[in-house]
Amino acid sequence: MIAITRGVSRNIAAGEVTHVERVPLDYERARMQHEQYVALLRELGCEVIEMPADDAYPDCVFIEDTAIVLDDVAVITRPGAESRRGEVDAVADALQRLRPIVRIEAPATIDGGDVLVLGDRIFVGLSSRTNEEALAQLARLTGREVVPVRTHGALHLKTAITRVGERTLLVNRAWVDVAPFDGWELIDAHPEEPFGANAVRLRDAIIYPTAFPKTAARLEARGLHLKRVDADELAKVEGGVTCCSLLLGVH
Ligand code: CIR
Repeated sequence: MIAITRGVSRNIAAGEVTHVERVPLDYERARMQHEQYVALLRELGCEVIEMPADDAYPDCVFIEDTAIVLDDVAVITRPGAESRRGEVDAVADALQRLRPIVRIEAPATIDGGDVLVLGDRIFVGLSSRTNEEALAQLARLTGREVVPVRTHGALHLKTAITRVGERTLLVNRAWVDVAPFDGWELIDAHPEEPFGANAVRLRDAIIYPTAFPKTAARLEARGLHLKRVDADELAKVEGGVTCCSLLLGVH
């Protein structure tokens, strides 16, 4: 298992915000939380490749959005937010040592946060960042079945639904149409914790934010093993735990 991460930009406070109010953000605190996240990836058995931040890109820590990495290919995205388009080149340089590289081209836009790979199928959220043209390109570039999913009110598909078990997904149904996930067992995030549906599954552990104790209790009641991280500073610019890494060899 390899995880690629990217440092926190000194300008992270200027990161994009879409569905949350802009609030003051403490760079040092964000950096410390990110460090703890990276340490946890290592503790869980990942070899971590840490890319440096590029201060020209406030959102660069959210590296998940720049690529979709499968076992046989890495697809470099064309992020939906114009301010983030330039993040991809450095990531492509790092990935080309690990996978053959292909690229999403204009007019398509897609953020990796909208992409949930479940076995041979790729579920893609049609959000404000990701368009239909990207789905067509992704299917052509990967040879996989690409399933469109309607989201509403969430920044990305994975803000609203992520995998937490072999056949289990964690979901906030207010933000995503669950019909495409027929056959999967669903655990609902607690209604008081709408941002609680974003989790990282690594082998038999789940990286999960400390900010959502009621949803955490639901997951633990189902026998899931949680590893908690403080991620509230990164969440101020709409980052969740999946956003902060590209994972290779875990699907
Ligand atoms: C953005 O709006 O693009 C960043 N401020 C947050 C990106 C979070 N990424 C993700 O959920 N995959």
